[in-house]
Amino acid sequence: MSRYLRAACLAAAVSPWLLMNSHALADIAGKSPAGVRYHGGDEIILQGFHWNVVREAPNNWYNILRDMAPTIAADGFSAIWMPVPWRDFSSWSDASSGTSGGGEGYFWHDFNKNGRYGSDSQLKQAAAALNTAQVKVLYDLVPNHMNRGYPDKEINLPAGQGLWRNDCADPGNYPNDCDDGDRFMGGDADLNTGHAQNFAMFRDEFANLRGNYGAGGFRFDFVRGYAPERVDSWMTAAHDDAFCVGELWKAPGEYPSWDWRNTASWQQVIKDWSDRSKCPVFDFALKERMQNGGIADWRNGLNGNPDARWREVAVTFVDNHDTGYSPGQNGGQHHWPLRDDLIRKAYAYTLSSPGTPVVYWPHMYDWGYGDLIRQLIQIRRGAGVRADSAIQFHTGYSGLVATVAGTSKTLVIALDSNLNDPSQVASGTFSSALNQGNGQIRIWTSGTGTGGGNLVSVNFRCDNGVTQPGDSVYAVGSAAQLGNWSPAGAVRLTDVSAYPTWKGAISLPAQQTVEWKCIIRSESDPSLVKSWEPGANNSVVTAEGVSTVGSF
Ligand code: 7SA
Ligand code: CA
Ligand code: CA
Repeated sequence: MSRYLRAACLAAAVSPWLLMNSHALADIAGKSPAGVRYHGGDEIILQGFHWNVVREAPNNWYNILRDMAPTIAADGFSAIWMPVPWRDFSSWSDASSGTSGGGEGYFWHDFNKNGRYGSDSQLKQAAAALNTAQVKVLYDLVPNHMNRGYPDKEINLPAGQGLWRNDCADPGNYPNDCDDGDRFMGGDADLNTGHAQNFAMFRDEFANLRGNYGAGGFRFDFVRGYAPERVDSWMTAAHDDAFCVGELWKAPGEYPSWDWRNTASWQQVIKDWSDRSKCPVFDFALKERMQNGGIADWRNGLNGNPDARWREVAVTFVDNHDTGYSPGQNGGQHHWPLRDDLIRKAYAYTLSSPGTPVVYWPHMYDWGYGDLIRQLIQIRRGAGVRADSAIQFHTGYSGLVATVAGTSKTLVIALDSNLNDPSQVASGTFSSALNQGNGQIRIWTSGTGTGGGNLVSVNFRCDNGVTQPGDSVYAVGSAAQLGNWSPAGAVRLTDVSAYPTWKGAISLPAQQTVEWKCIIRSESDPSLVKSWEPGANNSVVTAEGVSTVGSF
């Protein structure tokens, strides 16, 4: 069992999201009112890799993702950003910066899927397991450049036919038939995405990823290297109703002085890209504020814009495989890492505010932020916060204070703030949903709803849970969060550090008398119960931190 699967077993309670998921909570589809492919604006994305996985788990990463699929779903993710599926056998080292790498997919040489993450068939298995768990598979695509010099590749693009950048004149703008964006590094590996043959080659591969590899959408890499309209054309042709997101990482000051973007804001630059590609876009405006501003300045991310048409196309993130650290060899790339002490606050903000949030794999499964992130996802789901949700900032207090109007509840967020009474900024009866970092991270929720108005964390324990591989011990019971006695909606207890004792913290509405039992159930077949706890039901009155025990 991979270290991640083991770690997932030790992680805190499985979120009720799985229950809602297993109750087929609607996955809303469709484009935004402006026609942007945000798949209903209810997505929560896990970045399903970090920079070093090809070195830490060589050729085994797809297997790990396949085995982790139920956990990823239970943790509340509706989609996973997969690594580049095309094989990349490059290797490089830069003595000046002491960095090295290669094989991560960004210098691919053809569309063959047998790369450093695993084999073609393992990729199909992982995609199938994730789709079965209702986690959309979003492939990372790199249409700007490729490893032109690699010897025996399954793509042959002869020189001199306008297929490569160097054969083009200086970049025109769409629809000129020439590469219409920046070059990658020296540019001798850039493809002319404006050339009909290249356009068709990628269109067909994207359709192949949809048809044969379960793609539910795409992440477009280095979009500064080709026209946004090209992305819209590809999506229209290959997967029009899917989710897409573009990585436009280019500071306004990097644009030529004659380019309007040179004096524009980060928000304006990435919003322009989204308008033209009809894809959501990584919120580098928020990232820049998190890096360089104070916490109150986080309101100036694209996801905090007063206009819903701007908020809803933001894809927020705290760090990724470029900006952040990665477990293993020389710590990854860390080009723009967020200060450690801000990571919890940053997730508290992105997971409770508009936009489509992305969680970085090591934060979830390596570095111990998983419990907080699971709770934050429960709060987001429970309140019905969406990409376009309204957000209002309140400047009369220290730190960052905002109210977010979810479809079923209102949230009040207070980070590093002296606000301690939500009724000062919003009407309604509020209860505390989260209070961490000695008051530096506060979230209150108002109203009721199946998502659990005032959630409290209850510690469940089942003794003598002797199980066979493929089975786990679950808690099933009278609350909606425990499946209303349906085993398919039961919550897996994930702390097996004292096996055959199984433990897990489960968030439940406060002040309720809940009846429940331990069951041994198949992980893959939610209706297959191997045994029920004998005797009378266990019973608990829910309150923060209470414990309740059952035994086989
Ligand atoms: O500095 C950070 C920020 O500080 C802030 O204070 C600044 C920000 O502006 C500032 O306000 O951000 C700057 O720095 C960023 C990081 O470099 C820049 C950003 O534009 C800039 O503002 O972001 C750029 O770089 C990222 C890594 C890219 C962004 O799209 C891009 O805008 N991210 C994506 C793109 C790629 C490439 O596909 C991936 O790169 C990322 O993982 C992906 O997320 O003959 C072969 C050959 C020649 O063609 C080349 O000329 C030659 O140089 C080989 C050589 N190329 C090698 C590279 O030198 C080597 O570095 C290549 C084959 O391998 C490596 O390239 C890696 C790359 O290092 C790695 O990050 C690439 C391929 O393996 O994979 C990754
Ligand atoms: Ca959706
Ligand atoms: Ca280019």
